[in-house]
Amino acid sequence: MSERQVRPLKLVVAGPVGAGKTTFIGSLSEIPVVETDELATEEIGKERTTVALDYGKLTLDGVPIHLFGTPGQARFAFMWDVLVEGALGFVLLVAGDRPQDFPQARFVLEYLTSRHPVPFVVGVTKQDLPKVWAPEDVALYFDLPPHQVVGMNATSPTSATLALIRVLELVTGEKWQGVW
Ligand SMILES: Nc1nc2c(ncn2[C@@H]2O[C@H](COP(=O)(O)OP(=O)(O)OP(=O)(O)O)[C@@H](O)[C@H]2O)c(=O)[nH]1
Ligand SMILES: [Mg+2]
Repeated sequence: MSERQVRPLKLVVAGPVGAGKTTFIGSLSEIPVVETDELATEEIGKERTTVALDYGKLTLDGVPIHLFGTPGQARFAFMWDVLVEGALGFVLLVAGDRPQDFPQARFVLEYLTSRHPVPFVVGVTKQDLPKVWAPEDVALYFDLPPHQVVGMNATSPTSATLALIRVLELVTGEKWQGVW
């Protein structure tokens, strides 16, 4: 590892309902995730949903990383502003098997980048499932360079770490080893 300054990093994990934000943070965090999942009060295709935030923490290459997950529902958008304060970058997750959610993901992306222009990657979750959009195609949809869009399985710590490293490299401009 280089002579990197050990300064804690705050990152945000955003994206539509069911994209895998809470799952992603759970796969990465070294502490039990602080979750605020509650029973959904409207039909969102699943029983529970994040209503305020997720919080997880890990140390990668000796650097403490604080992860803040947002609620997916736009009615909680006020929390997106609260959580993105001071964040050095973010991961926008979108479920690769739910192209119907891509417009909502684009809305979240524009909401965040217009108010808080920091480096980000788009993570395309559920790559372990059949019939899933490939990251290259999602990059075309969002009009982003391919290296800014990464396919992943949010339930897999290894896969989640690779996606995290991608955003850390954009944030710091350095190579990260991660667990290898
Ligand atoms: N197979 C598979 N399942 C996933 C993946 N990512 C998330 N899931 C599942 O998808 C469901 C929704 O994931 P959550 O982590 O709750 O999604 P969320 O983005 O936090 O959703 P909200 O808080 O409601 O906005 C859960 O049942 C996860 O286990 C993935 O990459 N692969
Ligand atoms: Mg959640």
